[in-house]
Amino acid sequence: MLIKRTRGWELPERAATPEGLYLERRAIVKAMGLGAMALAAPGLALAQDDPTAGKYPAPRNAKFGTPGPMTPEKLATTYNNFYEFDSDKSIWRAAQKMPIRPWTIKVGGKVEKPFEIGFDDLLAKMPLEERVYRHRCVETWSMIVPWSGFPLKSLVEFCKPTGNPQYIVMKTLADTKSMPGLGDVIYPWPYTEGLAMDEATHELAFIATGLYGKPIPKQNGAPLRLVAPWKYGFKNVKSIVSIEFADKRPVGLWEKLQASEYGFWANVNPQVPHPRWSQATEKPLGGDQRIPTQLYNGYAEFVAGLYESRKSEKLFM
Ligand SMILES: Nc1nc2c(c(=O)[nH]1)N[C@H]1C(S)=C(S)[C@@H](COP(=O)(O)O)O[C@H]1N2
Ligand SMILES: [Mo]
Repeated sequence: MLIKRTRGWELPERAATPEGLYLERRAIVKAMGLGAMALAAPGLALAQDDPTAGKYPAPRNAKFGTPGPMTPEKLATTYNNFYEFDSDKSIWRAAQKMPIRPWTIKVGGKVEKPFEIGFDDLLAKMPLEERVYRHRCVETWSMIVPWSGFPLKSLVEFCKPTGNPQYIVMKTLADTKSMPGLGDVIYPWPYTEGLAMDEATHELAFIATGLYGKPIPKQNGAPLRLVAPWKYGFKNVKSIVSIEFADKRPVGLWEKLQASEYGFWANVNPQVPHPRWSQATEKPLGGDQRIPTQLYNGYAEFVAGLYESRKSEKLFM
């Protein structure tokens, strides 16, 4: 049967939530307690069962600014890319089947001593904060959302890498019971992504464990996912179960599938088109208009220096 499906960005949702409104609503929701929080957005019905729920909202770190009007929470949590569930955007309901407790993260490769740690134990050791970041998908939709979590640098230090590894490699859970998309064997599961170590320890690189002042919803990559806002969204590996330190550059899922379209660096650049479409503009979720895309997704002042010595590399694809 042929069904006309409405995409998230076609929804007649009005432009973005002004920040004031979001903050006000957040204060009200907090005052009302967890029961109200569960009603605040779809996919969050289980928030009160989350043992870390009391840690949110975390204090805001405004160092990286408030880059523009916030995307409505409902859109950011119902329009998702998470191919382990399906290749369409409406996986939020299916993702609720993913078990996120217990959740163990394996740390290995070039570290003093390989180890495993439970997510709740890890979170208790990390400095939680909130950051409002832009997100730019290579497909040209974008959003601005408040992540909570901790600097990836804190996690790197906790892992105690040794012997000067060049890369960090992170992998997503691959649970065939709850993730029907894994049956599509075209994709080289598990979802894998990596960063160079100087990128991983850069102050902008973030591990998100929360979103909109609550534990991060499963569809957005619970219980922890990478956020590297100056890169295309596909670098931001979700639901991480494995962290390794290596000398060999990792080949991510998309690069393995189509190296000519998805490279390792994948930094946002409006002047470098994807082989099949322009990257000059983007469509904010919930908006009606396209807006210009910015070099490094607006974070050039922070990250351009990382690439000064790498000009000979394919930095933007
Ligand atoms: N494991 C996993 N991580 C993933 C993806 C995915 O399909 N699987 N999609 C990526 C892409 S293309 C984008 S744009 C972002 C989307 O994150 P969001 O759904 O929280 O907006 O997740 C990234 N991380
Ligand atoms: Mo994406």
